[in-house]
Amino acid sequence: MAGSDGIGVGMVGYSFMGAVHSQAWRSVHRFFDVPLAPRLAVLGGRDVTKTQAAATRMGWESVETDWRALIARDDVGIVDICTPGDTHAEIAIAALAAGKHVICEKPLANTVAEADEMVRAAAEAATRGVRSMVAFNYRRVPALALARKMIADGRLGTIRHVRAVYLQDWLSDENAPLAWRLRKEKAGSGALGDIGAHIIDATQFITGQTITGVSALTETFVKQRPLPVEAAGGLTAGAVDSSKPVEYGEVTVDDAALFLARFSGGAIATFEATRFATGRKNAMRVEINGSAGSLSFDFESMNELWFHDETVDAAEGGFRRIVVTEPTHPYLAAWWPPGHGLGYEHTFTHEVADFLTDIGNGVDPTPSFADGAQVQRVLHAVERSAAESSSWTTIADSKG
Ligand code: SOE
Repeated sequence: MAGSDGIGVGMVGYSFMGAVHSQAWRSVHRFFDVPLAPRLAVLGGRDVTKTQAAATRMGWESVETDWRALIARDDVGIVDICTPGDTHAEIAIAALAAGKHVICEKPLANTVAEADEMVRAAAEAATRGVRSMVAFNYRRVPALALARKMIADGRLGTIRHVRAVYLQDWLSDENAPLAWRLRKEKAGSGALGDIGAHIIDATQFITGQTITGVSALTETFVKQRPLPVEAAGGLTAGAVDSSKPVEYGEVTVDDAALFLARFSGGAIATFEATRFATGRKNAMRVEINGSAGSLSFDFESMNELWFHDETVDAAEGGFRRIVVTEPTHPYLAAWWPPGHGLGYEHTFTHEVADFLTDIGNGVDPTPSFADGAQVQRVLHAVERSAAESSSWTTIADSKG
């Protein structure tokens, strides 16, 4: 279904994100009428045996163990960065300088300074027709794209409340090993940057507003964890060698982050991101209340959007379920008949479909690196607010 032109993709990293991105690159042109058909040209990873095994499993034509060599290849037109945050800036800036379009996993970087450098590199590259995008895939959940449209169409009136949580539980076991996502120098922050970044981006995307200020609280419940023998990705923390005495390392990021926020259009908001919500696996939930109605979404039922229309007679009010599987819903015309829902991986297919379309049409994709840097500023503000206890009032001091 794609146009006759192809483009080679070089992807760095092959863990959980690498696997879902691979699936997207493999299938996108078979479902979407994209102007460029991607070729899975080269997979990058440090360990040649593991990288080759991943390449064979996921359909990549070749491997490189040095990301600089991957970028330098003539058959690579797009560089896809699926590594931990500590390498995003260096790889992205080098790839953009080499004239390669870049899609980079979230959060964009580990610091605001790095994110700003990436924004500068992207702006300069755009003058040469080189495109970039940060991979906030939840924007491409059809129900959330529909929510944005309904809000833009005025169906909710004035937005007053934004309520967002992202709940996982893969670290609630205090003996779970010290995965890379628990080390500040690798990941930047903990639940905050890993999953809090998603709800920050998604709520700003849905409402069309930006966060203007925060008041935050973060916690690290388990301060030391067993060192893993082998790193692991995704929602597993890796393995511990039980034949030896257990060695422990410091957890240097937050386990949970909670914050209040104000949005540019006047809405007030609450956010919560945690990996300790036992029983919650990937509960990314958003509720928006406006003067004319409300919307509610839970990723664990991602094909549904709940809508309350405040403008109808109260006798017929209340939340009703919109099953977001109609061909008229965002992205759905490319997929299955109504009622035959989509899954997590489809959000990545939508993401690369939009990216390839924008490259082909010569327009700058969204979310841009500038959008990613704005989220980075919110993350930084949350960390700063949590570190400054000035606005914290202990009950013992609350007299009079
Ligand atoms: C781990 O918490 C993780 O894989 C995140 O890094 C992803 O962005 C999220 O989609 C699922 O959970």
